[in-house]
Amino acid sequence: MFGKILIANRGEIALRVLRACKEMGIATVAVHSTADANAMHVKLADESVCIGPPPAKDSYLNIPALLAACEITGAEAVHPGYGFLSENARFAEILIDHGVAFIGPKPEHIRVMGDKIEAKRTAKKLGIPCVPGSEGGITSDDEAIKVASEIGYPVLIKAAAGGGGRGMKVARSEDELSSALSTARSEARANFGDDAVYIEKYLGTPRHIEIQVFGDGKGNAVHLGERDCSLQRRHQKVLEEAPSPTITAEQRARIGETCAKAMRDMKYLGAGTIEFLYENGEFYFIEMNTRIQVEHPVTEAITGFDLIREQIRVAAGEALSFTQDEVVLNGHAIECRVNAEHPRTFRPSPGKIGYWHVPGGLGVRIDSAVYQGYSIPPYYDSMIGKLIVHAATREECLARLRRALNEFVVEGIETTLPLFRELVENDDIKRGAYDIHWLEHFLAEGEPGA
Ligand code: MV4
Repeated sequence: MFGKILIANRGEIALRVLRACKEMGIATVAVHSTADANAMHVKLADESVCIGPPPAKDSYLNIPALLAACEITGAEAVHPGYGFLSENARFAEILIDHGVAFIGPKPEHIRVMGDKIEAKRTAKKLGIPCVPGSEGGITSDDEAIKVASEIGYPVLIKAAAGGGGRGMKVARSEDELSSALSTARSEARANFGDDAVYIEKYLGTPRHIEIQVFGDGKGNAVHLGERDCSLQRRHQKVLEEAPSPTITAEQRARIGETCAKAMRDMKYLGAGTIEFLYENGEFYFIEMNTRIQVEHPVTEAITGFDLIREQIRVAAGEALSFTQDEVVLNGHAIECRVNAEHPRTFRPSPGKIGYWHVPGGLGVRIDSAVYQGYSIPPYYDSMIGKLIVHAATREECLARLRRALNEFVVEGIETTLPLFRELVENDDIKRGAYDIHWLEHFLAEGEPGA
């Protein structure tokens, strides 16, 4: 096992990794920008290294500075958290070349899944059901017309280098196809420096359901059920739950086993999330994330496993600490992402937290790195914490969430807590009757002119 791990991240995920390391008897190194000198992850780590000025490109994305920090401190491994360098295959390779382990998948798997055309080709070959569409990239209008007429309109044009919703264009008929294609292509070139695009059937009202997988890199892999992440705004997840209110145990076992088998076949290493759109009882692969995700705690709640600990174990060459038979889903969990933002406009609200009181009690978990008197810097993501509740049933979970939200007090900044207090009272949410567009519609209803 590693003796010392460097955590190449900040905020709640840096604390989450620190906590797992401490429980495993592993020494920790925090890195931070000059804006984060007072951050909690710096206070709680055994050692810390300043890696640059506030902009992420000069600090948390600064590979030479991170390598130097490994060298200076003698860290044997790096945990990248999520975001930042977590899905940068080059970073993983450079670390490995310098004798430092990367706590994440093999670089070739990060690279394959980073190219959405390659990811889909790989998923399909491994037997994962995909959205109907082009086999690979689209190189001409004629090819686009042919594919679109085969799968039927509307179609969606996506950037190979995109993902997370960036650079998508809908074409509702053949008239719209050529201009959608050229717009998608030029936006892809401008945003990602890669104009490769592909076509899919556009699904109108799906849910976003993702399967958590884990592999040991030697051909053993398991799935840990799904998370329903349909409640999103502008491609940002807002509330996630596990299990999904909509799928059956048989569907879960089937799609889960398909994913686990695919991961065994590719000898996948570490944590992964296979994202699907789910519509009319069918799963359609869209992307795979090769990192630990923000919403992993809902899976931890219903499985009882420490997913960060498992990431560290398999990165060190150890076996997963459980088998598929030992994965038993228990109860229901919901996570709310609490952002320092106006609850309706989502305008960021950085600044000093005057008062901070978090809920507690049975089945309530807070993952946060802020504290009373802390000043939220304006440079990074606005998520200031996650509230995760767990209970025996979905109904009890919602009751517990309502109770916890009412205990939560944050003063001095705006937060998205009032939105969650509304959501837990909403009948569609109570029934679990929502798709990927539900939240945007809900937010638009209260707007003037809506
Ligand atoms: C789609 C889709 C409909 N049909 N693909 C957006 C983010 C990226 N991960 C994939 N996305 C979508 N892909 C097909 N073929 C609709 C979306 C989509 C979406 C997906 C998940 C969660 C929220 C979303 C909001 C708008 C669009």
